[in-house]
Amino acid sequence: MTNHWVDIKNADVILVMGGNAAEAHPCGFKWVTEAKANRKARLIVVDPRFTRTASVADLYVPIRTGTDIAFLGGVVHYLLTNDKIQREYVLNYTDLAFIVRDDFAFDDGIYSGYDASKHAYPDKSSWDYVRGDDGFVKVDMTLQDPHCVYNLMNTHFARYTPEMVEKICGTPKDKFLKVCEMLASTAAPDRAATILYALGWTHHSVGAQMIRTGAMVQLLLGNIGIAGGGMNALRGHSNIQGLTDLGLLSNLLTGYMTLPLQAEQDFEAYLKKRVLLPLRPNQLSYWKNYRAFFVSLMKAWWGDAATAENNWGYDYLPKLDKSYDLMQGLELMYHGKMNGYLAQGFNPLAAAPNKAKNLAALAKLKWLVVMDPLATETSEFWKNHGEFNDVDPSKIQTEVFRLPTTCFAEENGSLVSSSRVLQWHWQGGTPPGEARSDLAIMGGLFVRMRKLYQQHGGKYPDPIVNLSWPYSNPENPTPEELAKEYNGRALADLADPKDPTKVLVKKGEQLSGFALLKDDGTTSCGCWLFCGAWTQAGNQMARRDNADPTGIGQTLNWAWAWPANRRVQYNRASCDMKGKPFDPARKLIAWNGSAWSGPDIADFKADEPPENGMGPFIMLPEGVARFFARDAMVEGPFPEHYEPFETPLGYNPLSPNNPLATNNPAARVFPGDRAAFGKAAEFPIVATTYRLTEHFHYWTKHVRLNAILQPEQFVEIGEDLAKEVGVASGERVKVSSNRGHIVAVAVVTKRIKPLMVDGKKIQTVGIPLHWGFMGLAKPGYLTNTLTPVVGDANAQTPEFKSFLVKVEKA
Ligand SMILES: Nc1nc2c(c(=O)[nH]1)N[C@H]1C(S)=C(S)[C@@H](COP(=O)(O)OP(=O)(O)OC[C@H]3O[C@@H](n4cnc5c(=O)[nH]c(N)nc54)[C@H](O)[C@@H]3O)O[C@H]1N2
Ligand SMILES: Nc1nc2c(c(=O)[nH]1)N[C@H]1C(S)=C(S)[C@@H](COP(=O)(O)OP(=O)(O)OC[C@H]3O[C@@H](n4cnc5c(=O)[nH]c(N)nc54)[C@H](O)[C@@H]3O)O[C@H]1N2
Ligand SMILES: [Mo]
Repeated sequence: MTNHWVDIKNADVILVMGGNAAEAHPCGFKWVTEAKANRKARLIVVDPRFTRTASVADLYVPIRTGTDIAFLGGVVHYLLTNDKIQREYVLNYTDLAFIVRDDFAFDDGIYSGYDASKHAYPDKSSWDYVRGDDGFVKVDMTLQDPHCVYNLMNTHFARYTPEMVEKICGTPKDKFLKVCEMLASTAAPDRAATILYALGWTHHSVGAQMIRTGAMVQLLLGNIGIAGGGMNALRGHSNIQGLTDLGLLSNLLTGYMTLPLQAEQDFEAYLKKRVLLPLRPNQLSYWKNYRAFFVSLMKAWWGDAATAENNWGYDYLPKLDKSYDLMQGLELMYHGKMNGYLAQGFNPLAAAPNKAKNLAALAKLKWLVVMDPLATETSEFWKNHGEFNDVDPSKIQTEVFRLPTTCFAEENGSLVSSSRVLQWHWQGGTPPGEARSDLAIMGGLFVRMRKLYQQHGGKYPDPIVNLSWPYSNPENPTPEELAKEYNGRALADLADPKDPTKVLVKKGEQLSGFALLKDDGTTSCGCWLFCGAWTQAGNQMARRDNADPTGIGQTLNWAWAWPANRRVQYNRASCDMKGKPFDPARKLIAWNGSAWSGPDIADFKADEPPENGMGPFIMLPEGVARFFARDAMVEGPFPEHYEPFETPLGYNPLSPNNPLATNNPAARVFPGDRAAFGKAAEFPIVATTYRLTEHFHYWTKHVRLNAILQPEQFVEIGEDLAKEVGVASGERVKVSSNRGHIVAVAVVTKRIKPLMVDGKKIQTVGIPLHWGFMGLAKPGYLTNTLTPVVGDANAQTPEFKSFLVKVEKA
């Protein structure tokens, strides 16, 4: 979230789109209720299904799955053509006036630089701004230049008319325009809208661009950086925010630094691409500190072994030949190119798309280790479970090890919420039986592996034998030790930059913030974003003072938020050019003549006077937010609607005659998976999958109470489709895709209705994801028997939310 849970209470308009917060985030949803009760906020829900969130909305608007870019692009078009933009904000705090290169082009759904044989844009050089002789980007503050971002945007989105929105999304034009009007009301400096989204946006082959389009709407309205505004990703598992913060994606280091690619053997070249220098005069470009963050991380990982000679341990890091995301891993396994797999707190057989493929993949492993408190579908994949998992164990060679773990409630530790708040928690129970904590298991594995490398050498033992492992019990590091390590400490006395004769931080002391990090090996820090969480003053995450002096929901002494305990990101943008809050009633910070201060921590240089013209988006080299994503996205600098890979139409209404632009032209599809896509002629019904309040994934079906609440797998079918299929509520249906079938109870409902899309009636069914063949609930099919293997082109998140099936009475 750019903002935070409590801040939702400050919104005037709340758009829940691509999520179902009332059911998937019921506790946080209370802040929506507060905004409605206390500010008369209006709630808009845009969802293919009438959800429990929709049931309390002021306006519910249906949409066809996978078409949100068309919808939001339509909103962008509306705001631009009706001049419903917050001028001062947009002109000064975004790249609207920046001038783009002449050779940048867009034609019939495809941008310049495309190579159809590679399904990619190998040459993105035209997606860039024009530089002046001074090296800085040229701008035209009058917005007259035909190649400024504003005019390119006008042209790009001119096609996204309300009629086109209706044609693609199936959303009635009058309802769409009502959404536009309600959002447009927040272009005023004293009104705010927030956007709450989750998987309804991320689970698409164009997911990242859906989110970008939402962010563009918010920027035009001046709604980023202000209280009650923002782009708010409601995250999944309680610590999934912490997972990405700590770099547990295969291409990340901690704090959103990135692993080098194979082509980046040279340390300085790696840094040059990441130490981004300002593109405009007087900008900060905070990533200029990348070297200090990076060297401090290497010192945390390799201690004394990280030296200038081995590029501070850069030489130890693996260099990526490709992304090693979930689907890539399963693809390698499927082709027998991966021998072993360690599933820690993860149930990939249940959670990943195309179960048949994944079952075959797991069966090709030599060994599988599952670290989990429960016996999961993944750990039991090799057993026959009748129709739900029809395998012959004698044909499966995989050796499976189950290591029972504890659960978070059985240990101390920190969790990062969607609000970016790191909260410490304390052990609440003792683990049963032989369960061990994840730390004890990982610690034990590491110590044994290191011993083997020490004894036998091997091809390149250095990164493992030299790893810093300074824990009091190496077999079982404590959460406290790890938390202090990710915060960071001084490895030598650190001098005061203002008076070099004075020592600011003594050797060995915990650091108070990332501004202290050094690139010369004198600081160590496991995650620069978390620096400040455990200082000399102690564990900041354990703080529990909920005082909120101004009543705006800024409880700075409750736990600790990254970065720097700031609660609303980009909050400099809540003030005008002179540093005065656009809306004094919703003040977060203000310039007081000598410093920035207020109920939040300024997202800015603390003593930088506003008249110097530094932009509020200090993490970007532009200093301002960007509508034109330069080379950041793989499929183009502006979002464009592309159909889901399994499209009920078979063409893209925006480029009906260009098959290259039907689906995301830059998405990665493995050849076998391309062949596994189904066509609308055989599979005419759109399906989407989702979760229920009563269950947590594949986990709570092991709990008796949850199993009683929602005992059996079902499929939601609209009344109209039920009539066509000839099925009544409570009867069973067979739902098939090109990859397999499931059989479940039909729930016939008014909550899903057919939509008219380009003259065609499109039916949608909804399939909850929770059942499987383990646990106490009635055994069922894994929903992911049906889903296709293709991911978002940027993030590789599977397209779980839009695929094709046929529905028959069972
Ligand atoms: N009770 C409970 N809570 C949970 C979880 C759980 O399993 N159980 N899981 C947690 C996790 S890990 C996550 S990631 C979050 C997920 O939170 P959400 O994303 O809110 O959960 P979902 O139910 O998957 O899907 C959200 C909604 O997206 C809609 N949708 C589908 N396709 C589209 C589309 O193309 N456009 C739009 N606008 N909407 C679409 C669906 O109809 C559904 O109502 O929930 C978390 N909270
Ligand atoms: N079709 C379809 N598929 C989906 C989705 C969808 O919407 N539709 N949603 C996707 C999403 S967003 C997600 S997040 C995934 C979820 O997929 P998973 O994360 O695989 O699902 P969970 O059941 O939450 O599995 C977590 C496991 O962690 C175990 N666990 C709990 N605490 C601990 C612990 O402290 N240590 C260890 N080692 N284990 C622990 C639990 O027992 C459980 O088995 O599913 C994805 N799959
Ligand atoms: Mo999730």
